[in-house]
Parts: sequence; C-alpha cells; structure tokens
Amino acid sequence: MTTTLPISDELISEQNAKISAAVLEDYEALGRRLKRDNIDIDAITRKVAGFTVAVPSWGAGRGGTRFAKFPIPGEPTNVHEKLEDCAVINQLCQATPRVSPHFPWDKVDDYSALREEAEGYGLGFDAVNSNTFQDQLGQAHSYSTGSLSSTDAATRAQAVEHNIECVEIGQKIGSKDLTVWVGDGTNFPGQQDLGRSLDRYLEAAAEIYSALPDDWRMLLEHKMFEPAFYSSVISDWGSSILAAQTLGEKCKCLVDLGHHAPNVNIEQIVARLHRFGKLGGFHFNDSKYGDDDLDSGSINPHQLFLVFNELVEAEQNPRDGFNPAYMIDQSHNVTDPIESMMCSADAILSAYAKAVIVDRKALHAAQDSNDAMLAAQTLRSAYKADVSPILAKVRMDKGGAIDMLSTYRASGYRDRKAQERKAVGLGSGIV
Ligand code: PSV
Ligand code: MN
Repeated sequence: MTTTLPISDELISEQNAKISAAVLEDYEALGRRLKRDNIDIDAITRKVAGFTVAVPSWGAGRGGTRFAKFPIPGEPTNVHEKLEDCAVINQLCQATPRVSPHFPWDKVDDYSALREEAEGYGLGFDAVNSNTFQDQLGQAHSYSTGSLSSTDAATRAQAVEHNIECVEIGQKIGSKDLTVWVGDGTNFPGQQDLGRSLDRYLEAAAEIYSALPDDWRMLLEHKMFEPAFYSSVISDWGSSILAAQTLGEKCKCLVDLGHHAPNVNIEQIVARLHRFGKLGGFHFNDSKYGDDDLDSGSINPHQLFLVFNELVEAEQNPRDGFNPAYMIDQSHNVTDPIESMMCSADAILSAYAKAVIVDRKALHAAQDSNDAMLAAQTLRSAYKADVSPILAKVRMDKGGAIDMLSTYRASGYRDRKAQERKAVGLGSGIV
C-alpha cells in the first residue's frame, strides 16, 4: 500500500537543514561527556530509537473537563481524521507508530479497510479500549448502576458482550491487548456492598477473560475515584493485582500515572507489579491534583524519570515476558493535541533515555552497601544529563523533524484541516 504522509518530506528536510549541524555538534559533545563515564552514546541512541509509545485515538481531539470543552477549528471528528492526525504526530516525532482505539467511539463498518488506512500512514493499532462508563444512544441497559459490577444481570451481560466485541474488532485490526477501565463504584457509603460488587465484577470479567484469544492479554486499569467519588470497584493497584491474579495468566495490570492518591510512590507500584509478573501496560500523563490528564512530564518530570528507572530495571531483569503496552493518555484542554502529543512523546523518551544512562552497576553497589547518598546521586547524575541531542538525532535519522513544533507550525496543517473538516460541537468530556 502506498504511503501518503500528511506533511511534506521536503518541508521536514528544509527545516532540519537549518539545525542539523548544531544537533550533530551537540551530539558529539554529549558523546564525549558520556564517554568519560564509560557510556557509549551510540548504544543509548539505538535503545532510544527502539522505544515507542502508542497514542490514544481520543487524544487527537481537544479534551474537556466536566465543565466545558473548547474545540479548535480543524479538530478531527471521526476515526479517519484522528488517524490522519496521529500520522502527523508519528511523522514528526517518529516515536508513536501505534494508535490505541476506543469503542464504540471508533466504530466503523469495515475494519480491514481501517487497518489498511492506518498502514498507509505507517501506523498500526495498539490495545483496544472498551467503554462501559457512559451510555450510548439506543443502548438497552444503562450503566448508571455500574457495568461489569452492576447489580443488574442484564447490564453486566451487556458490558461483557461489549468487551468481547472489542476483542473481535481488535483481532481484525491487529491488536493483542484489551484494556478494561470501568467507572463502576458508589457515591454514598452503604450504596452498594463493597465485597459483593467486587464479586460481580470478577464474575463478569472472567467471562471476558475466557473469550480472549490465546495470544491476547487483558489489561485491568485501576483508578482511585471519578466518576464514583466514595468508592471505586477497581480503585488501586491492590485490587487490580488481586483481580488479575484471580482471572489468570493473560490478565495483567495497567498503571495510569494519574489514577493514584496524591503523593503515592508510583515507581514502587511499578516495581511491585513487575515483581509478580503483572505489569501489563502504562498510561502516561501528568497531574498536580488528581486525574488531571495533563501533558507527560509537564508537572513532575522527575517522577517520570523515577518511573522509567524502574521500567529500565525491569527491562534488564525481565520476568514473565515483560512487555508493557505503553500509551499516552491525556486530555488536551488548551493546546493543539498534535503539539501536545509530540511534546509528550519527547518528554517520555527523554525520561527513558535518562533512565538508560543510569550507571546501574554503581547504583546497585551503592544500594548493597547502604550508601544512600551515593545511590541518590547516581540517579541524579543521570537525571541532570541533557539528552535532547540524542532524541533530536534519533528523529533526524528516522526522517522526523528535529524541531517538531516549528516544523508542524510551518506546515500549516491545522489551518488546512480547518478549511476541510466540519466543525466539532461544543460540550464537555474527553471525546
Ligand atoms: C479513565 O480515566 C481513563 O484513563 C481510561 O484509560 C479511559 O479509557 C480513558 O481515561 C479515556 O476515558
Ligand atoms: Mn488511562
């Protein structure tokens, strides 16, 4: 299939030509600095070049809060336009070759055509996400009482059926993971029995699990609160891992950075889940207060680095086929989503690169001899390194844009789309 990418290669080359000499100069300087610590920059560059993260189809649209959504002209209005925008992101950042769809939002009649359309952009599909946290027009049973844990058997059956349909669609588009996040929970003490609601969830989730193809995984995403504000059925990593262990081998846990109580040590959760072979996926975003869905690395880049430090540790000590599905999961309320996701991919790769250059031998030695200061400084030294020349070189070598933002803006892509696409309605919510 011929590939028609949305941004002209000439424009990318033209923009890159202005700064490529400077990038190479910086890359050589960084290479000399790393060599003093016995680190081979080219080996790091190869690792960074191999790291990719999926983008969510819904992230291509402007997000909103419970209060409002402020659409921008040229925003995508269907899955085809979302794919086109995801192609722009990957073309310029060269690190996001997969799209994670959400159903029923991304439903179409012909999924093999959708797969071909994505392939035409050089894109594949990542985990499929089910949606039983909102009602759809014409739906037989409302999720107002919950979905997989609803007290109503017919509602639970409908939620199971929807998840199985997501797996069937996923098989047509080349996915291998089903991500299940439910908004189930309560708003009042006593509203539901906390034990029995988990029983109902487990029973329904087991039905989905038994419909999984052999080479698929089911990823359970926990979230502390919202939309249920008193209790959520899968509220924390404890509930998540217990459910995953109950369901079976193919069921793993997915960590979304925004889904924890404030100040929770998320990197430790990563290490714990890995220890038990249950780390299946990751949703990247950042937050100040709760599930803010802000851009990755925009508030607390050091935490992102510490999380990656554990992920690299896990990568180097794999257990039970360590292969997490990495995805950006953000709501872009005030920015152009393409710009946000390109910059987020950069923040994520940057945290990864810093974690890769951690002197692990020195770290382990300091840990083993209880030298807290040396251990902390070993991490700090990697964190302080400016790895941007590595990231820029990776993009340049892969045909992406060194300066993604200015190249994107010079392309006039969004203005062009504003002429071609129909306007998005007002409203609230993330779609
Ligand atoms: C829930 O807050 C979440 O993080 C889950 O990943 C959902 O599928 C996604 O946001 C979109 O609603
Ligand atoms: Mn998420």
